[in-house]
Amino acid sequence: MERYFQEEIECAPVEKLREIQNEKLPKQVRHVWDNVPYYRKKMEEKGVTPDDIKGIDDLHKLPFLSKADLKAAYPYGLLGCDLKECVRIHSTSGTTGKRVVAFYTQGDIDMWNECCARAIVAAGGSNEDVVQVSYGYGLFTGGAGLDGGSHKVGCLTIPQSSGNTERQIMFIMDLSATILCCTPSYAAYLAESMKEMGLKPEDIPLKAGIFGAEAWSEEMRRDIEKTLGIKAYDIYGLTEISGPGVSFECSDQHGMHINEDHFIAEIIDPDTGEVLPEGTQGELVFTSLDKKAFPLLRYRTRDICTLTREKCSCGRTHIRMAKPKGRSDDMLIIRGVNVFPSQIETVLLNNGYAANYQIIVDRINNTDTFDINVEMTPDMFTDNVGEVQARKKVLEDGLKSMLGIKAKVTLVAPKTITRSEGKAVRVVDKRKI
Ligand code: DLL
Repeated sequence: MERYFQEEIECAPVEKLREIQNEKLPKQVRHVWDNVPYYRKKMEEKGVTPDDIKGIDDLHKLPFLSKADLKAAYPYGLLGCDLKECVRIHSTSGTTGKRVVAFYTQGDIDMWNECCARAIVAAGGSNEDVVQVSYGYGLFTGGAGLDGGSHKVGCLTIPQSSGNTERQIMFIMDLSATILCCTPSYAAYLAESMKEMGLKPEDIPLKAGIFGAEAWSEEMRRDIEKTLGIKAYDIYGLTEISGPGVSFECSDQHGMHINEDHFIAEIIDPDTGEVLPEGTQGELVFTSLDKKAFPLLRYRTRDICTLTREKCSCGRTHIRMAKPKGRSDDMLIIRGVNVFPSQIETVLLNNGYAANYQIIVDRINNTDTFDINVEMTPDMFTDNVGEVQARKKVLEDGLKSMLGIKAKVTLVAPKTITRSEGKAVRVVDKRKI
């Protein structure tokens, strides 16, 4: 039977959810107008005042915020309350320039932890569970978010953080951990390591995994589920909006329910900013309704996905988002064709490979080169050149039909591609250098 952390709100009728949003949005806009001069100026430039925002039908009148705004306002420019009310910061893993720094009041943290608690209960968690949190602790939101959620549910929490694979496995086995929380790429690595140690799915006490923070395919889900003998649930979130738990999967596993009592989701056309109808693919935009310290309105995530309000078998009424295909800025444009790493992963997993690969793109004589190093599994590994050539051809053909362009595949020996303990780094784009 489906269980909920806060049934009344998670299964509230859609009209009730609208009512909540209609009540919260004008208040939140007023809070931002009064406390965040940076956003107030953007509203003034657009000729909008808090009086124009009477409910969610007026949301489209508000200006967007983007990563560029976060950079321009760094570090305190989007703070929505006195620093003395803030109790913590978290930060993104930003690869270039300044990181995003997000602030939290104690109330903001409580709300966020509740969102993660909903995710844990949706994955079958209760106070009888032992939850191993193997997301990184520290500035990254993964560790703190799931840890907080696990405490709210009353689970026994193992704050492992990432890394030290041997110790991870030892604790899972010795303490009979039942729920594992980490990135899907790290889950795949743990699964691979446990298999190598001779552990069979039935020897492993885990029953569920809560995996997110990066794009992963259905094929990868099935692989991890099979090796660990668990049900693997997706979880989504971003530092700017709180962290993990902005949305989460239920037993139905068809999209992630967005915690709509706290966040409003929209899908827009990334080029024009136009709001798109339900079911259309576009860029996900979030408005946070309750956060006081870092109250972002209409924040453009750059994540590409679709939304659906179709009835869900789990009983939850909150709108669902499809697995993001990856960030719009993860998308590679190779020889003019859009390529998402997740498409490549699908082809690899469908052909019996694990998701251990690296994409290398370069530009030579004005033409893009597109190379993919793919690790063979131990069972495939052979030095029979003919066999390797045949395998390579099958993959290249599969990729060509998925992507529409040709990639050069190099099959490499097992364990030669560096494993990730957090978010995997799959792409080396030399063209930018
Ligand atoms: O990754 C928060 C998180 C931690 C989510 C643990 C889930 C679990 P950031 O480091 O700010 O926050 O990165 C946010 O990661 O905009 C997406 O592009 C990507 N992302 C997060 N979850 C998923 C997911 C955390 N389930 C960015 N599927 C987001 C695909 C995801 N992409």
